[in-house]
Amino acid sequence: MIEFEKIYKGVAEGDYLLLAKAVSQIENNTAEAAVLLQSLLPQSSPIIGITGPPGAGKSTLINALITTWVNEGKKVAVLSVDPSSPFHQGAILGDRIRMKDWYLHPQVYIRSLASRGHLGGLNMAMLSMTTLMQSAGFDYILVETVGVGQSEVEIASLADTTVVVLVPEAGDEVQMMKSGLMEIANVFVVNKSDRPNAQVFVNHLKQMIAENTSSQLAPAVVSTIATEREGISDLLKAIEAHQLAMQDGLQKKEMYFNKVVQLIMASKMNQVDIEKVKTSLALECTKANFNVFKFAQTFY
Ligand SMILES: Nc1nc2c(ncn2[C@@H]2O[C@H](COP(=O)(O)OP(=O)(O)OP(=O)(O)O)[C@@H](O)[C@H]2O)c(=O)[nH]1
Ligand SMILES: [Mg+2]
Repeated sequence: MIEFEKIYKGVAEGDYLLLAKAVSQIENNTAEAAVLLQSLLPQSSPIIGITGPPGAGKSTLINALITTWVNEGKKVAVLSVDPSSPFHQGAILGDRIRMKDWYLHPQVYIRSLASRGHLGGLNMAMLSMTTLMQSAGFDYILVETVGVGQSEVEIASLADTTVVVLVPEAGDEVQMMKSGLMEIANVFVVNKSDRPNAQVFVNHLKQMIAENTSSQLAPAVVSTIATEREGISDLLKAIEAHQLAMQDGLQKKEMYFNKVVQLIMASKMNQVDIEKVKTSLALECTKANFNVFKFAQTFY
C-alpha cells in the first residue's frame, strides 16, 4: 500500500519512484489504487489538454511550455497517450527524443500511457492520474492526446483548459472540428505558422468560430512556430485567460459533473464481467427470438 504522504514527499524532492508505482496501480485498477485515490487532498493546479492531429506539433509545444514553467521554478507532469498503433512507433520515438531533456529533470514527470488495456477504461485511468498529479504537488498537468477519435475528445473534456493544435493546411481538420473538436477547444493553436497561407487559415478559423459559438465562449486563436518558440507567450496568455474565466465556478461545476458521471459509469461497468457478456451473447444472439434489450437487462 503506497501512502499518499510518501508520494507527496517524493515529488517535493524530485523523486518520482512512488508516484510511478501509484500510476501503474491506477492503470491496473487495483484495490490499493482505489484507497489511495480516496485519500487525495483537493488541489486546483490546472489540467491542460493538448490535442490535435498526428504531427501537428503537440509535443514540440509541450516542450516549449515545460521550458517556460521549469524556468519559473514550477513542477510539470506530462501524460501522453500513445495511440498503440505500429504506425506511430516513429512518432513515439520522436516524442522521447524531443522531450529527452526532461525525462530526468527533477521538476518534470513524463509518462506515456497506452490507449488500450486499462482495466476500467482509459478515461477512468486518465481522470485518476491527473487528480493524483494535482494532489501530489505539480503546478501544471499536461495531457497530450492525438485528436482522431471520440475517446480523445472525451479525454480532452477532462481537462480544465483544452488546447487544440492545428496546422495551416488543415482542410480535413476543419471537418474533424465539426465532429467534436470545435466544442471542446478553449484555445486553438495554428502551429507551423512558418508555412505559407498560415494567416489565411487563421482568418478562416476565426470566421468558423464566430459562426459557431457565442462571443462569450469563443475560443482564442494563437499562431505559433513551436520549433522556434514563437508565439509561446501568446499561448501562455490564452491559457491563463481561460483559467481566469473558469473561476466563475459555473464551468468548474460542469467539469466536476462530467468527472463524477465518468466515475459512476466506470464503476458500474466494473461490476460487469465483459467476457461473460461476450460468451453468453455468442450463444444467445443466434436464437430466433433474440432481443438485445432483454439480453442487456440480464446484466444490469
Ligand atoms: N516547420 C515547422 N515544423 C514544426 C513546428 N512545430 C513542430 N514541427 C515539426 O513537426 C514534427 C512533428 O512535431 P511533434 O511535436 O512531434 O508533433 P505531435 O503533434 O506531437 O505528433 P504526434 O505525437 O505524433 O501526434 C516534428 O518534426 C517537429 O520538428 C513548426 O512550428 N514549424
Ligand atoms: Mg507528440
